[in-house]
Amino acid sequence: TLRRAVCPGSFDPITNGHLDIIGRAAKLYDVVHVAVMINQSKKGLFTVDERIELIREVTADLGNVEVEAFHGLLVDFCRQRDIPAIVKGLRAVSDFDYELQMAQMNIGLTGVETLFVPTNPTYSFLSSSLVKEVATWGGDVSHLLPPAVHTALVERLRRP
Ligand code: COD
Repeated sequence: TLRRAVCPGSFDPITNGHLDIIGRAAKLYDVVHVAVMINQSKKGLFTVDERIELIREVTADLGNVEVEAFHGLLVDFCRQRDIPAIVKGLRAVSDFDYELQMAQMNIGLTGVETLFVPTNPTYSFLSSSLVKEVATWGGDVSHLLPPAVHTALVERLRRP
């Protein structure tokens, strides 16, 4: 049977930090599911479908990554697909409190495990929201995003 894990997030849009974690998970598991979790209270810069397309494009070369949207609890996504592990990147202690809370909630709900991967230090300061803010004011974020994502971001900010 295939060993599966999920990398969940908002991915609005996917950054090199996300991609680093997904790529490392893809070396450890047979199949890595990328779950774009739908949060109706947060209006994104990109639609969920656009985010999925970008993630598919930049993870295609890995060969064992499946991308889909999900509306609901992450533990239900995992249960429905027989996924025993959630893989999360940890950037700094500031991530830790909330990530620990979610991990403990999730294992209590269904027994799904959470594994933390330390961020590549090159990307430890990197978040989708900071990239969007800097790009909005014309700052260069091309080194922080896959080229296709950078192109889509510049295009979106030019014509919102
Ligand atoms: N370096 C390494 N990893 C990174 C970096 C970086 N620079 N940036 C992000 N990551 C990783 C982190 O592991 C992060 O958790 C993940 O990528 C996703 O990041 P974002 O910003 O796209 O997504 P978030 O933080 O908005 O995602 C939160 C979830 C959607 C995962 C969470 O809210 C969730 O599980 N929601 C579903 C509903 C649910 O089950 N709620 C109950 C939870 S107990």
